[in-house]
Amino acid sequence: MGLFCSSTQMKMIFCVIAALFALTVANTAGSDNKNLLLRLNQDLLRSTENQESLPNPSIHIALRLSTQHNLIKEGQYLNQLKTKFHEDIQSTLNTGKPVVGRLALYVLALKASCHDLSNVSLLTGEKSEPLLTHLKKQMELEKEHIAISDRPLTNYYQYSLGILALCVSGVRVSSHVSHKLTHAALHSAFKHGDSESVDTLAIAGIALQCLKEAETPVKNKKELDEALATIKQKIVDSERADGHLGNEFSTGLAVQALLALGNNVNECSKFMKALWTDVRKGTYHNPMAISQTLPALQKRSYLHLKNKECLNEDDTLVLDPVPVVLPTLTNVLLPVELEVVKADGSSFSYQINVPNGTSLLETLTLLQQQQANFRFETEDSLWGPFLSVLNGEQARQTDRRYWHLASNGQGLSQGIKDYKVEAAQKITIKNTGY
Ligand code: B12
Ligand SMILES: *[C@@H]1O[C@H](CO)[C@@H](O)[C@H](O)[C@H]1NC(C)=O
Ligand SMILES: *[C@@H]1O[C@H](CO)[C@@H](O)[C@H](O)[C@H]1NC(C)=O
Repeated sequence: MGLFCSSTQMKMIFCVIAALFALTVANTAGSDNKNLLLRLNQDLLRSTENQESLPNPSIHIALRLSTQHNLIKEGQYLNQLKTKFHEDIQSTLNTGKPVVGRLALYVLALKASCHDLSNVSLLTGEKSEPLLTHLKKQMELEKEHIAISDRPLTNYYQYSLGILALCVSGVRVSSHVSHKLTHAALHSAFKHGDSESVDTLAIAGIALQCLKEAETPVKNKKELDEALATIKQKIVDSERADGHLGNEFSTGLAVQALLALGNNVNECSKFMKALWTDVRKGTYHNPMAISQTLPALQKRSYLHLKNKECLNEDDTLVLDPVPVVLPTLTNVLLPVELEVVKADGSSFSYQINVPNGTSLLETLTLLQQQQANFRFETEDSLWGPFLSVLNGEQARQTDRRYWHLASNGQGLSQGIKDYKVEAAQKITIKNTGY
């Protein structure tokens, strides 16, 4: 009896110790994540102070979906969007280029600040029309293009953003427009390079879920439900061995979609752990990447914009002065072989040595200075510089071509400015059709 008793006591003591230990570990993990989240939120807010690039509506959306705010800075950024970004969309519309993705993100950014959309108009030619009218028209053009050539003018990612923005603003989406998206989802039409685009599945999922919950229900409910089920399954199936859904840069959007589709996302799930590991490693430094991940880390999705009320908001987010990081001077020079493969299959090879940590953009710039027969050009995008012209040859999106980037045969998961050379390697840049 005594033995039994003491053994129970022992067990109890052990249990208490174990529980205390577990609590401490959980607590440190919790406060650790809290600090990581704060830093990421601050990084995103700091990026709005960069006056060189066009204000980015995706950044504003993420700041507004966050739990912590800096209301003055957010207000200033909104004003920049309403002037600079507004004008940029207007001039793109005037050149007749498709802009549905940017238009949609702009609408979502205004919604994120509870801005009245009815009085925001865009001036094209001599005519001024409401923003949402423009978005509806652009979606019609996209839909016509799908009907004729089986693909949108832009891509299904932007087409989905368009539906989401209309839906979140309470505008009825025509069943023809939504049918084109459910059809594409059911026929695996979301591609990024050679593989299925998890990012696109995610935005399409959030957009279709918004339609499902809308006041005026869609005509073909059965097809909508099927598409949603397919999308969810594909997102779940995209899980890699390391827990990412797709890759590092699609996991945030994929988590947003799972949340929007009503899934209970557990902080201990493999993909949430993968996200936190990325945050800790500093994977998300590109503001666009932060903007797509930050909502997911706080269990929010773009669907939250629908019922957003901007009342009694927190105003505690402040920027600490950034610690001065001295550039680590390395003398290690790394040999890089650069191969350019043009559309006709002809290829050109170049050799260059660059210090460890040099970005691909800097590498190309150095090469251009050293070799008269190497030339390149870039175009700005929300993700940063997009490589558009090499040695006079343009890989144009209008021709459904782009310069594909690879290192030792492996496609890069980042663009030229973010990718850093940290080992000797062969970079291949190939004019590729999609
Ligand atoms: C569609 C798409 C493409 C299409 C765009 C053309 C088209 N009409 O469909 C194509 C096939 C050309 C493409 C190419 C690449 N892409 Co891409 N793309 C996307 C996708 C799914 C949607 C982009 C979009 O339309 N955004 C909406 C509009 C409103 O924003 P935007 O800035 O105006 O859009 C333009 C730019 O985003 C640009 N673009 C597309 N991809 C990339 C990648 C980089 C690094 C840059 C700077 C620009 C850029 O094309 C868009 C249309 O004009 C995103 C997914 C995502 N999460 O954002 C991935 C995504 C942006 N792409 C990615 C990558 C890695 C690439 C490539 C570097 C792949 C490679 N190994 O070559 C190349 C770019 C190479 C280069 N020349 O600089 C990553 C970027 C991650 C990162 N941290 O940088 C993303 C996030 C996908 C992912 N999860 O991995 N892409
Ligand atoms: C639109 O209305 C909001 C208030 O809802 C106001 O703050 C803003 O200045 C108006 N914008 C324009 C372009 O008239
Ligand atoms: C380059 O630097 C990175 C990070 O600083 C390091 O991990 C890597 O080993 C270095 N590469 C070489 C070849 O020295």
